[in-house]
Amino acid sequence: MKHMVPSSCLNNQPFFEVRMIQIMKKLHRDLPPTKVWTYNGEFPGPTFRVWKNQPIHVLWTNELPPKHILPVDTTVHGAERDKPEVRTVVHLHGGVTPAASDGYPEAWFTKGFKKVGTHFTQAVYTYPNIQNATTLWYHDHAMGITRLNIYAGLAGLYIIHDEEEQRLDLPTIPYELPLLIQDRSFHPDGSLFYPSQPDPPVPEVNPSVLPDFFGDTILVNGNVWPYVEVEPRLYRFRILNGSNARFYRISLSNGVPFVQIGTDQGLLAEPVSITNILLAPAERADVLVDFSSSKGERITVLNDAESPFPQGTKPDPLTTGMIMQFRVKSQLSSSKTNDRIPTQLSFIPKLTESQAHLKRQLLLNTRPDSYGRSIHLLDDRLWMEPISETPKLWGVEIWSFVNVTKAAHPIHLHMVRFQILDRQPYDVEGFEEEGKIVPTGPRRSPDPNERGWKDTVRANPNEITRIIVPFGPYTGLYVWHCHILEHEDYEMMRPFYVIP
Ligand SMILES: [Cu+2]
Repeated sequence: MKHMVPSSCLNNQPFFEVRMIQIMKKLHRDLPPTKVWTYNGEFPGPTFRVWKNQPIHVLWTNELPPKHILPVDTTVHGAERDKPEVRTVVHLHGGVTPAASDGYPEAWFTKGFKKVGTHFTQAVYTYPNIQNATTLWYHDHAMGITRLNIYAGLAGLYIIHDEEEQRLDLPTIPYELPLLIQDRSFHPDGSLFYPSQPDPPVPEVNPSVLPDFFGDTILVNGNVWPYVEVEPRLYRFRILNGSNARFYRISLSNGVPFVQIGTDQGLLAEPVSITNILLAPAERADVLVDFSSSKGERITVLNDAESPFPQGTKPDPLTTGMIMQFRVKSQLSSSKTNDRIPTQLSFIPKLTESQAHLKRQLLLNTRPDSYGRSIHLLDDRLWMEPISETPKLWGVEIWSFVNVTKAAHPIHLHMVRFQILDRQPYDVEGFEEEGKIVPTGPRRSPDPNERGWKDTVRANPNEITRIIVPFGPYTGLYVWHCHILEHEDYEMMRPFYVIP
């Protein structure tokens, strides 16, 4: 993938100009070229590489055609007929960003900024980068059409480096590779397929939003089922699930483990060796893989996560059960390799329940709309209802997500980082009959590879998932939402306001 190059300076800091444009790109040898939406003509967008505490500025411009390339449901809030069909706004996922640069869903803009959303304030965004080394990603966040804009191609990586990470002497380019995993479906002519109707269909609304969508083809870094030639040595992979709704449980066909060194918001305290990694949409895993004893092998990266997760069907081993392939060469290109896996990575101060100033219990639930479709909700509230989450600046809060739906939801909060406290089963039937939430088992600690700073958490069905969140460093208006994009677009998103 290409890197983003600054076009000039602003306040003596790098200034980037990024144009959203439509291109045709061949995504596989056997597939005709596909019309995709891109940042600066790249699918996925070029990768930013920045340093901690070195701010950058970005002018994002929309130069897309006036008609969407995917089916827009105008019954979805924010995407009504009176709105321009092609609207964009960019959010840096996991970025500690001032509210005015965060890409509020109603801060959208059209080509040439001719029309803008109610919360639009500025065209140039500032990213202060006051956060630890990690892999973030930037993507579209326009109200009511985020699922379509990202599916069309509007996503890219944003990597932050810092001195703590440098001191670990981890593999660097070309032995450090991002792996952005996405699922898509295609028409025979190569164009992107996104359904205009759910199953069963809703004939009164056409096109109609779906409860979720799973493509039948897996892309990594914009290529369909690619292979990468690697040397028999240690590699670092920054894995991002950039799919709309698909979860991945990733493993290597030769059984070699991943050594996970980082999660959404940076390094773990110590490495965690695991043979499979579960990633919900928007989650990241920073991993090391040692190919030194796999000379000449062809290793397939496998996926066996159900869709919808976890109650759905297993992927087809011949299609979505495969992600990509590593072809390990028999020789090293140089005898000097830094193949050492550090034993200690970072210090993570553990937040405990006693530090919390406030606790909120928040339901993850659904409700039928007037056409019988499922509306996914956060605490039974629609996007348009008054703001109910107003944490104080530097207040520490525990948010308990009580998932009363059948599926897992990856819950993401903008601007902040948090830690997962625990997960606990509760009596689902009791809740359905009496509306009371009664735990039925002990609180379970997060998985070893979740014991770092996170910005997205899997909230499983039939469980209470608790996170502890210090709200800062900025005040203002942000959002929290489910990162299954079909849920996010159809009401599973709410504003929150950090008050001074
Ligand atoms: Cu969801």
